[in-house]
Amino acid sequence: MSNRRNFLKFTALGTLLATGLYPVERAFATTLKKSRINKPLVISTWNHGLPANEAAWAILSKGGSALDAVEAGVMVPEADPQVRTVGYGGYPDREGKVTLDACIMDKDSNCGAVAFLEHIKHPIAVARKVMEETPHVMLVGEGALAFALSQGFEKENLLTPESEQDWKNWLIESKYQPVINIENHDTIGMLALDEEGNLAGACTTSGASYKMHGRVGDSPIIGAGLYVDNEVGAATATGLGEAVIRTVGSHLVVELMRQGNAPEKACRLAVERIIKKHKDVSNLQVGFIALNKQGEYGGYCIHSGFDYAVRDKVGASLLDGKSKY
Ligand code: SD4
Repeated sequence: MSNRRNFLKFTALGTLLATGLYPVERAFATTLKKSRINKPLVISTWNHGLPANEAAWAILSKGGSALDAVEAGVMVPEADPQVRTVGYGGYPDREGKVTLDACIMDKDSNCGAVAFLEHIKHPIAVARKVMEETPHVMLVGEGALAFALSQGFEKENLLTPESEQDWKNWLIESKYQPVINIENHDTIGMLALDEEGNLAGACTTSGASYKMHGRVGDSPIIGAGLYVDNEVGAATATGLGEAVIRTVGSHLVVELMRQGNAPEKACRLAVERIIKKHKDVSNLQVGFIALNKQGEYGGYCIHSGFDYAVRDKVGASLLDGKSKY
C-alpha cells in the first residue's frame, strides 16, 4: 500500500514538474478565481485523469465545447490497456468477459448511456450516439452492441493477455472481495466548463473487477455516476457503485451545490450521507468530484487514497481528495 502511494506521489510529482505547476501556485490560482469565473477548466478522477484532461484541454483551450472535451478526454484511458479499470484492457467479470458502462450529459440535460456493453473500445462514444441518435437515454447488453455496430463501431476483443492472466489467477480462489483503492486507476469521471460557461460530464468504466456477469454499477446511471445541471454545477463518482446508486450520489452533490454549498462541501455531505447509510465502511470507498458554474471545484472521499486531476489556464495538477478517514 505504502509502495503504491509512494509510486503515485512520484508519478504525480513528475507530472507536476513536467507541467511546471506546484500546489502552492494552484492554491493561489484558486484564490484569484474567487473574483471571476475560472474557465475553461476540466477535472477528472484519479491520476489517469492527467493525460485524459490534456485531450480535453486541447479542445477547451481552442474554444471547443465541454461536451466534445469530456468525450475526447475519457477516450484516452478507454483506449489505454495500462488503465485496467476502464475500456480496453479493463478487468473482466468473473466469467472472463469485459463489460463496460458509460454515460455522458450535456448543458441542456440531454444524456446518453450504455451498460453491460461488450466488445466496443469506446463506450463513451456509443453513449453519445444514444443521446444524439435515439429517442432513449440508455441501451444495455446485446441491444447496445447491435446499436454500436449499426453506427459503425468496430467489434473488438477487449480482454488483453494481462487481464486474462489476472482473471485466471483470481479463479483459483474465486473470492469476490473488492479492496479499496487497490488499483487506484479506477473509473474515470470527467467534468468540464467551457469558454462559453457551459458544463458537461462523462463517466466510463469496466466496473468492479470480477463482478457477477450482468452486474451494472453506478457509472452509466444518470444521477448516480454522473449528473450535470447547467444552472448549478456537475458531479461524478468513483468507488463502489452499489453505494453510489443507493444515494443517487452525483445528483445529491449537485442538489447540495444548488442549496449553496461549495463543491468540496457538497461532496463531503454526500459522502457523509453514504457513511450514515452503511453499518461498516471499513472496506467501502466512494469518492466524488464536483465543479460549479463559477469554475470552483472540489473532491471528497471516504478513505484517503483518492486523487483527482485538474487542468486550466494555470496548468495541470493532481490533487488529493480530502477524506473522512
Ligand atoms: C462501479 N463505480 O462499477 C464503478 C467502478 C469503480 O471502484 O469506480 N470502482 O462500481
